[in-house]
Amino acid sequence: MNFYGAILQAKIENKRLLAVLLDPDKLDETSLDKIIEKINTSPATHILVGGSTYCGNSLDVFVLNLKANTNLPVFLFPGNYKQISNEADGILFLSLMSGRNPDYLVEHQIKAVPFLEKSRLEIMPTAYLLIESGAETTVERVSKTRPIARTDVELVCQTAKAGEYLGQQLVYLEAGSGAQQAVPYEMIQAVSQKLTIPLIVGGGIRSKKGIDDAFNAGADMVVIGTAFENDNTFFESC
Ligand code: 1GP
Repeated sequence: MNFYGAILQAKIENKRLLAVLLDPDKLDETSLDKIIEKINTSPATHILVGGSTYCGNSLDVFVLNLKANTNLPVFLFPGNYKQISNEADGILFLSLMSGRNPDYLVEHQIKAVPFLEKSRLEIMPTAYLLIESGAETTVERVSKTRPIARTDVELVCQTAKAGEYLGQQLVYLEAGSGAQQAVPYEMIQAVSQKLTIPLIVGGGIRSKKGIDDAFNAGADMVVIGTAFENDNTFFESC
């Protein structure tokens, strides 16, 4: 089965998928072995690799190291078209549909094609929606787009559904890495009820309760970045 097929199957079986986001920019390479070991013994089902600002040239080495030490699927979660490594299993091919900056709606995607054509990566088109979370986040600053208001559940639902109609395979509701406030429960609930495709939720989730809330609201996959970055024992309480 392909990786997206496995995500769909998990949705059908009501299995909760938990992804750890690793930003190569924020990780100390010398502690990577320990970090991978912690992930392998955690409830995590996937590893995402990427970040809004990463532009190093050692992504291949980073992903190879991960792949050598874990059996979990590794998906790229790129902040720009340069964050592509053929060593990963797949890529969330993001289009920032909450914003109106053509660079992040389609330009980076066009620039990525020469790299993707040469790769064996499984490409998963993903409608990426940035939701207001209390203060400006890095993704907001880098993408030069405004997030959708926390109260505008209708617009988020419509945008997510437009993504589905456009053929996106996943919808990702993003509060932003290290966000003050996670995506509201009611918003996750409303969007998940609209969609037939899987829903990913991330940004600002810092506790087991936060993870459970997102799942209970209807998220199919929850993403944890900062909480694990700050405390490698985070998943021991999950
Ligand atoms: C960011 O959704 C991810 O793109 C994870 O966010 O770092 O706040 O967990 P956090």
